[in-house]
Amino acid sequence: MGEGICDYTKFSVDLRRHMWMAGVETELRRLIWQIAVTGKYISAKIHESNRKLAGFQNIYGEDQLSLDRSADEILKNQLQFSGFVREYASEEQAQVVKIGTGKEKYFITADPLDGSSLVDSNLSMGTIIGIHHEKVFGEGGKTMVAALYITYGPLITMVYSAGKGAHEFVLNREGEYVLSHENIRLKERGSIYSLGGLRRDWLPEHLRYVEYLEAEGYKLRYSGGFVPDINQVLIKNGGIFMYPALKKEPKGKLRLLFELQPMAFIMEQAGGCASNGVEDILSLKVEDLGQRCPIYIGSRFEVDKAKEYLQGKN
Ligand code: AFP
Repeated sequence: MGEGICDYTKFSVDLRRHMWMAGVETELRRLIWQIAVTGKYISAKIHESNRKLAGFQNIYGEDQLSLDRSADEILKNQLQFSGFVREYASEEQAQVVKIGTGKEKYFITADPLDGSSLVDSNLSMGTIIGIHHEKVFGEGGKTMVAALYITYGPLITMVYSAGKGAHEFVLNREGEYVLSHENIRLKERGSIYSLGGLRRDWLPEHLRYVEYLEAEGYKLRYSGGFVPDINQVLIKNGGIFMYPALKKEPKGKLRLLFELQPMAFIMEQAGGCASNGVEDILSLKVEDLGQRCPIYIGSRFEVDKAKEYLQGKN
């Protein structure tokens, strides 16, 4: 188990015990636990999904699968009465929703079910959560105090960080999240790459970087689900995930607030890094809910090498 917070060989450690031992403050511990529990309800929805389009469109004009809406409702309702959340922002909501009295400590960002278009091919999907203490807009990701993601795959796993390392838990048959990877650490350099967008739409400098990785023998691992693709880089302890700027979409596809900031927080806690090709993701100011951003995230060697190519230094 490596240098853990304490010797877990004597007993299995569930999520609440781990956070308590890691010194996570009480309200944040309870909030992370409540969100992790919500993953069970979302998973149940996935299993009963009838793949019917909800007939709604989200604010980006994308058809919302009924699953997206269900996952969003489950999360929002669960957090509404938590006593810890004053505001909730989600990819499925047109604006920030006030769900508390205004005095609660935390602002939650959510991508309730990322990769929902993969449900019909039975591929893994995920929930991405960012937990902010103070205000979010006009600030970089430094306002985040914790982040977590839940992967709905052959197993349901949850990775969280509250600023004291990144740790993975597996949901067991008893419905308990049990520690599986403590203090996940990325190697300086990995051996897999995961990349989005069409080759014909890539910018020349991005294409040159991909050709470098291919010449170096990196293995392509891409499912089309941001959460499982990022999770693979994390759990395999190295590599890089990229969704670049495209010729017609200079900001790429993925959303800074809901997808990139939480994953950047976790990846940095695991010794990795995340950049838009020039600046750190967590240093970028969030101006609006829909803000998109190119992403290069994973081991330091690969991200730094990407920046060299993108800045014409190679
Ligand atoms: P959906 O939520 O519509 O399935 O999109 C998933 C996603 O936002 C993200 O999870 C993937 O990394 C990315 O899109 C895949 O995009 P491409 O289909 O363009 O590769």
